[in-house]
Amino acid sequence: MKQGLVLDIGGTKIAAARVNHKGELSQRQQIATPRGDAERLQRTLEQLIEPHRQHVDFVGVASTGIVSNGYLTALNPANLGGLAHFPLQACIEGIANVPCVLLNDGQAAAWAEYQTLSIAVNNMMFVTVSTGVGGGIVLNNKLHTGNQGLAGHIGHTLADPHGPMCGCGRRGCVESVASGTAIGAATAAWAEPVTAVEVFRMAKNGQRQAEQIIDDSAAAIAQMVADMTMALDLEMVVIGGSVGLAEGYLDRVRLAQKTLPAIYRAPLQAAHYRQDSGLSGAALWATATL
Ligand code: ADP
Ligand code: BMX
Ligand code: ZN
Repeated sequence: MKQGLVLDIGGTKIAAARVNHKGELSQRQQIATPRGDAERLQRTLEQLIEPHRQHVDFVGVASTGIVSNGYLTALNPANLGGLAHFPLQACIEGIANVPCVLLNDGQAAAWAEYQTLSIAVNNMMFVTVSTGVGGGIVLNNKLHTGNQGLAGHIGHTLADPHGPMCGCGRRGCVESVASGTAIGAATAAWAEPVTAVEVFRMAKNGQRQAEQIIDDSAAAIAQMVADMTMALDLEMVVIGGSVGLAEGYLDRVRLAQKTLPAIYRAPLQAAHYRQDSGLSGAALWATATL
């Protein structure tokens, strides 16, 4: 394998980078994810891929959504402005004219982060707190993708049976309480509703209501990590995504863990690759698959 192009398609942004045979990323770019329209998504992908077309042998993709049989199927279509189903592999192969390998974004990030752990770990989980809440699980040193590509969709485990309705159709999912979208939505009744970025800025300035919204998110993540730790005997949990990596967030999750008995508190650390876990995982997965 020579040069590759890797993409990380999230609900808010699409990142692209070139990857060389050593797995090093370069020429990183980022663009807003178009909302709700398959044609606009295709045009955005064309825009990102076109400059690299003549120079790469493969495209590796980490994408939000259930990734199966070459399709992206949204579990929570609201995260993509209502877009529910998209022929991602055929679209990209049509543009790039080279083989394309797809993986869910949380799964890709888990696989990349797993390789960087400094201690010997067999079972780990990656969690992205971003537009949604996603994840990936490594069990016995292997990425667990599941036969339907569903494995690791920990954002759709239950946080609160009386919580907000989740875009997947179930009430009270972790994603409906903890995601960046949920953090913004929790301000809907304010005189001037704000985004998650602003909620974090306000919390930093000691605004109590903003801190409470972030603490509710962090508590839901701590409880979900506890449940997954009991289910899978997790030895490490890595946190990423723009909310997960935001200043102070990990400390709030650790504080929420302290309310639980010690056995439920898996060690937590921030993503080594920061915003590039998905891109790095897409590169690793594509080179191992092709
Ligand atoms: P994607 O879901 O496309 O991978 P991100 O990881 O950037 O993208 O997550 C987007 C979510 O994170 C949005 O809800 C946005 O408001 C929130 N967000 C972005 N930057 C920050 C930040 N610096 N602090 C807190 N929240 C952020
Ligand atoms: C949602 C779901 C997951 C994804 C997770 C994080 C959709 C479109 N996505 O739970 O597949 O892994 O969000 O995705 O249903 P992100 O967009 O926040 O990066
Ligand atoms: Zn859900």
